[in-house]
Amino acid sequence: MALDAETRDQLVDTVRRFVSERLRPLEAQVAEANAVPEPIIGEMRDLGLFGLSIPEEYGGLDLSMEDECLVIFEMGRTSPAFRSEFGTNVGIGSQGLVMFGNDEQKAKWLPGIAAGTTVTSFALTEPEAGSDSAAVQTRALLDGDAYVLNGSKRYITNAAKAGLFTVMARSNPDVKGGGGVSAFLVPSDLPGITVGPPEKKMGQHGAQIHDITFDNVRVPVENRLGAEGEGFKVAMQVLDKGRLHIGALCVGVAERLIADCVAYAGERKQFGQALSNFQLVQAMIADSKTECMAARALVLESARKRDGGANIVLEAAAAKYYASEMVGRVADRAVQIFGGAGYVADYGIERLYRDVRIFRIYEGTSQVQQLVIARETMKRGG
Ligand code: COS
Repeated sequence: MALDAETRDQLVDTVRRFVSERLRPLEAQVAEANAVPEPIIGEMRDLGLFGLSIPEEYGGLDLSMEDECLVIFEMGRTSPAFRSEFGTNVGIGSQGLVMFGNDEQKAKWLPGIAAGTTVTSFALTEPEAGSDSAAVQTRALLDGDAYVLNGSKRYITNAAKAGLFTVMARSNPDVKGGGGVSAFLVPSDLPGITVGPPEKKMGQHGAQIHDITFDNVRVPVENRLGAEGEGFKVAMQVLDKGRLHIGALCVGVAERLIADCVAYAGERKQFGQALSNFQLVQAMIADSKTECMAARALVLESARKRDGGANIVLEAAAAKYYASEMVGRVADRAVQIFGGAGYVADYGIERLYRDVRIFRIYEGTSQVQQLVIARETMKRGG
């Protein structure tokens, strides 16, 4: 649902203030502790951030994709670890249920997801199925009134906090590729589920990823999401939306970095003048700003198309591809403009430089996006 302009502006303004007043002062602490403080997560719940994309009848804000992107631009202006707390509930963890769930499934789970009392995770990736996500090996074999899950999932965001996993597993071992895969709603407290320790990562400290193993986990038949064999398409459509969301996040981080660069270049003096007077520094700021504006326009235009009901497979891939590569270049220039100060921890630039690296990898690598863009362009004839 699209909010009226006034309500939308109020929401964006509230998130902007929350980011600058509550989250930014905690960035270094969150990275150091590798955790977002519980009271802050409580404030996120109160703001409705866990339910941005959940229908109103289940307690969410039911934002249009365009409005969700406007909120996520603001969330990008701080460490991405904060967004990760509610990111799976808004995106890949919940959207399979929103798009493909039946009324009983939605009524059971969506209110907790919208409120943030139930965290969700999206369990697609496996040790042998990363970019080739149709190759999932986790089995879900029908046995009476339940599917029995066996296998493991890799690098699953928020797995240790999750109350509910959306799991893609092979329900028909005779069918290779995506057609043999179904999606399941799997409560995390079912017997036979083990969540591994958090991985040590390059960046986004405070956001956690874990492996999950399923050992003869009995998942009731009524927990299947969509039809048998539809799981790969569920995952792909969830990712289409997720890619727009990540594109918006990349734009937000880039806007933050550009603002930091402008502030620093205005203060820092060399050769008797502020760095901002030097045209070679200005060139870096100009390139970052231009590319960021282009990414913002691409993300918003693609979001509007999705809101209008169009097929946005190409647009989502293009937005995620361009925006994630763009923020990588912006972060690199930020380190260059800050010089030595960009390389030491005190200024936070090196932290964001590490944080943004994963944007080119998760929810589909740049190379997967290129593949999708090329295929779709050829399918559309140009
Ligand atoms: N929406 C709906 N259906 C889709 C779809 C989409 N976005 N993308 C693919 N499909 C359908 C296809 O239409 C095809 O259906 P039919 O069999 O009925 O023709 C089926 O799914 C298989 O599609 P395709 O042949 O394109 O599958 P591939 O195995 O070639 O995989 C890529 C395509 C590589 C694009 C896909 O595996 C992918 O996106 N990988 C990256 C996964 C990812 O992002 N992982 C991150 C994990 S979450 S952090």
